[in-house]
Order: sequence, then C-alpha cells, then structure tokens
Amino acid sequence: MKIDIISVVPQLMESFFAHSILRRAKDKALLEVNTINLRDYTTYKHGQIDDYQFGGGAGLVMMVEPLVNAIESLQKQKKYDEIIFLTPDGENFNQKMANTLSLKENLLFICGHYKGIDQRVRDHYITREVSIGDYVLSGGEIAAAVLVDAIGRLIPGVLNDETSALTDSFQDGLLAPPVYTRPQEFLGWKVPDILLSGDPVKIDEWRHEQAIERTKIRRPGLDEA
Ligand code: 6GU
Repeated sequence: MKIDIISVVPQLMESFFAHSILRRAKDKALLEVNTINLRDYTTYKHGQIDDYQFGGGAGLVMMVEPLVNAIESLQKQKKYDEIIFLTPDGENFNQKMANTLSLKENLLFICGHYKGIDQRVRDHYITREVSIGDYVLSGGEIAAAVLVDAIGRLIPGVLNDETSALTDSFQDGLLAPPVYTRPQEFLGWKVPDILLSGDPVKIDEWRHEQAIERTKIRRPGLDEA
C-alpha cells in the first residue's frame, strides 16, 4: 500500500513514521508513506497557501490553487482509490473504516489547517472526509498519523502472531478481555484460575464472556456502530 500525505508541516509526521510499528511495515516494503509539502505547489509569493475568507470572518482558508496543483501532480503518477480530507466535520473514523481502507492500494490524505480548505477542493477532488473524534485539532496531521497507524497495522504481514490484529478490541464489535502475565500472584492479587487451567476451550469461553461484560458496561451499543 502507498499513502501520500499533503501537509503544510510534513516534518511533523516524518519522525512519527520513522518509528512505531510502521517502521516495520516500511522495512518489509508493505507500506510506503510519503509526505508532500503543500508549499512546493504554490505559485503565490513567499510560499503562501492560505488567505482570508470571502464574506469575512476569523481564520484563514487554504487556497484552491496550491491544493489542486499538488493533487493533479500526484494523480499523474498514480491513481488513488480514495482522496481523504482529514477534518473535524468528517465521518467518524472507526475500526470498520480502518479495515476497509487497509484493503486499498493507493491513498491520498490531505491535512487541513486554519479554518479548513476551499470548498471547491472538497467538491471536485475529495472522495471521503474523515474525523478522528468530536474535538478540534489545530491541523489534520495527527489525525492522518492516527489513520496511517490504524490502517497500516492491518496490512497482512505487518504484524506477527504476537501482535495479531485479530484479537484487538473492536475487531469483533467487542472490547478486548482482561490480560495477565507473570507473576501468578503479586501482593496477594491472583491471576484468574481459568487462565492457568490449560483448557483452551474454557479459556476462550471465559475471554468471550469477559469481552461481552466489558463491552456492556463500558460501550453499550458498540456492536451496532
Ligand atoms: Cl481529522 N482534523 C482536525 N483538524 N481536527 C480534528 C480531526 C481532524 N478529527 C477530530 N478533530
């Protein structure tokens, strides 16, 4: 999979992608992430990419021309399955969307700043608008990094058995059950007997019950999301 990210602060993302689980994906050539500096595509003076909004009002808007130049230039090199604008008024990101996007070949992310981007870019280029939650970030970069991480770890071969995504919270519409490791007893706090029983069927049953219980208490209705 290839993910290209248009940003006004590409350096912000690069160190993130150089570490974490994504490094492994990159090393295995399963995922390639490229950041593109929007300022390289402006024809305005001093690398200008934003301007005051028509009709007045506080806050700058990212201009249509640099964004269209950048998108058109990238589209000459590959065909994108989705062009995603990261924006707090987008559709809420969740595990289901991560699963869907992890099956794509080429994705383009556009990180907004200030008051957002000129609506004409949204109307003519963007295929999907995505938010990572009901709060406002100062830019879309952190949201883009969240998507790359959540999507990247689902690409077959990125995770090994120990980090398998199959038993993640949300993957089956349930939160993950509690987990324990050594020692068996600490300050009198014991690991549940069932986990030490060596009976894989009983253990699976117990984990499933715990997952259902946790989900009921913490996130009722999660399976309908
Ligand atoms: Cl995708 N962008 C910004 N700027 N803020 C957000 C967001 C995205 N998702 C939640 N808040």
